[in-house]
Amino acid sequence: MTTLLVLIVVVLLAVALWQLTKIFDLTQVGGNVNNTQIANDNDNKVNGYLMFGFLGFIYLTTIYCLLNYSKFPLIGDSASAHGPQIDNLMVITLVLIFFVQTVTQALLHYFAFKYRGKEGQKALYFADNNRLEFIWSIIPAIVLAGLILYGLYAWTNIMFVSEKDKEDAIVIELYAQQFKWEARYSGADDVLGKANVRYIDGANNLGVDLSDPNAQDDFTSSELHIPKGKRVIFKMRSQDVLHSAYMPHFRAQMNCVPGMVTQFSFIPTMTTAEMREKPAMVEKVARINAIRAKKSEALVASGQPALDPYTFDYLLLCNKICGASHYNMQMKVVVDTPEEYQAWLKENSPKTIVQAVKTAAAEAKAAEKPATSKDTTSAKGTDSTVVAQAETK
Ligand SMILES: [Cu+2]
Repeated sequence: MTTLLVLIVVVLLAVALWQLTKIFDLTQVGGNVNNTQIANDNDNKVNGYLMFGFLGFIYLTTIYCLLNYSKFPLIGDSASAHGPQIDNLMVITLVLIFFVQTVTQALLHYFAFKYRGKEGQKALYFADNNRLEFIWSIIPAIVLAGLILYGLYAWTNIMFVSEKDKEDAIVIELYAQQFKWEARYSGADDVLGKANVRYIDGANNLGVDLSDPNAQDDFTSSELHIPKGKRVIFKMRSQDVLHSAYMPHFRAQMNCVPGMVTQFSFIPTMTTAEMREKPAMVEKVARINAIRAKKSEALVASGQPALDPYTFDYLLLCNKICGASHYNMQMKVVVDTPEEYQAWLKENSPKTIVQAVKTAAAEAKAAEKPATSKDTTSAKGTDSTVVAQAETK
């Protein structure tokens, strides 16, 4: 708010100053003041030097911002097998753009100065210059083609999963809805049961086809657990609008589109515990906690509870503006060691969707019973049919 006010004041001051100079100009009637509207050599020279001034300004601003607001490397350690490929592409693109921008800006401003207007000097007119046009077309074409080809190569490399890799991969569904994520594990059979938005009913909130044999051992989790060193294939679905599953630490992103299943796959290479121990991460967490501690002081002083200290966790975020709470659509991702993952599976896999639907139906029945103990016909509602459907293997 204060920044906005300061900005408004600065703009108003500039306007006032401009008006003042205009009034000053108007009062200078007669005398030997040059009132002509045509720029003379002196005006052009001033503008030419101002060009250099502006060039210096953008270079200095760039250097200042790089030194003060950036932490190199700009992107932290990646935690997936394909991560370095993406990072490489990013760094090459960044360096190339930075180099071209620095050189072209210098040339642009230098030529604006060199060919500034001079009295009696006429611009040379020529219709075309084949050699020049060839050079400025072929160089960008080669560079861009190189970048695009390298990008395509990296993309197919990352997206292509061979049949052999598919066989011993873990299949997990990421289900997106406004505004949360849910993960569905395929259970012991490693095959996700069929699902459709039409089957969504009560405890079956992902719309799993309970009559599908493959769905019998499927279970859901509000925390995504994956083991280090094993390929995970994510199948994405969305219930309502376009979402995008974004896992920045794994350099992974894929749109979640209503009505279709999209896919992304990667191999995690660093457990959550290992990532927490990386020097860059330790430093980052310390920095965040220093800010939190400062904020907490102010909060405690005003009688509010202090902020919790931050600990690092991988996150699955939504990267498509999907509505009001989009900013908060996230799920914790935990990369376990294979042993930890097996222990987690053992604990969570019995909580299947089929079981949850059965329990919910039983609970609903129990709740209805005391009130309508005489009327047994209406108590056997739709819930029992769902259970019957669930039991058909
Ligand atoms: Cu979203």
